[in-house]
Amino acid sequence: MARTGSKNINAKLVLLGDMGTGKTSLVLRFIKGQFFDYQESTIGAAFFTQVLSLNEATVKFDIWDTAGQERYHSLAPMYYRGAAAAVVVYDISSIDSFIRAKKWVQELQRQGNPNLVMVLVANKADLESKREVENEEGEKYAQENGLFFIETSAKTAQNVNELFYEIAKRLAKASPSRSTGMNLHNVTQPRGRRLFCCSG
Ligand SMILES: Nc1nc2c(ncn2[C@@H]2O[C@H](COP(=O)(O)OP(=O)(O)OP(=O)(O)O)[C@@H](O)[C@H]2O)c(=O)[nH]1
Ligand SMILES: [Mg+2]
Repeated sequence: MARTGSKNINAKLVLLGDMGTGKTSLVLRFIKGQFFDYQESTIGAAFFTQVLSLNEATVKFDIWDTAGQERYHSLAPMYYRGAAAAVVVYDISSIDSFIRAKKWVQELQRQGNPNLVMVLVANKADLESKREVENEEGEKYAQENGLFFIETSAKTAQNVNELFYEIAKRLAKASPSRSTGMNLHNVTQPRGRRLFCCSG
């Protein structure tokens, strides 16, 4: 039951990033507490929902986990359009994935939603021995671009809940007080675990 003064927020969240960086793994760790060494590559996009209760608000996330493979790039705007939060993921053991992450940040900035809560996630923090991107590099880039930065591991669960709680907190802070049923979606999206096409 909603407490006096608490808010109900419905927020669209999109995950973007190179293939294999661990977007699906982060979502499955967060929602189901599971991790798979051989996670299948996402086709098109996958949809999940999860509710997080904070003291100040209840946040229902509608999560679009996009496919990182380049051939799906053109679908991405459909998923980030109207999003309240965007999570851009790279893999600390791949400098290429960090370069790709910066491209995603630029694309999101060009789309120009000034209220978008944007997070840069350095995933696979457990692969310290294979690290190609220093923590400071990610942190510096995030700071320069006004992003929240966090290092995670979907494998060990390091910082995964923290990532989503931090987003929820920021959304709660940004949304007007005493609103109930506040909807942070701007666009109605079709439902379904996988979307292959998007015409019409
Ligand atoms: N060591 C380690 N492996 C991880 C971690 N997160 C994901 N992986 C592995 O990395 C591979 C890719 O993970 P996915 O979650 O499928 O990556 P994705 O970003 O969803 O990839 P696409 O769907 O192709 O865009 C899988 O084999 C995972 O087991 C992590 O934090 N640490
Ligand atoms: Mg995936």
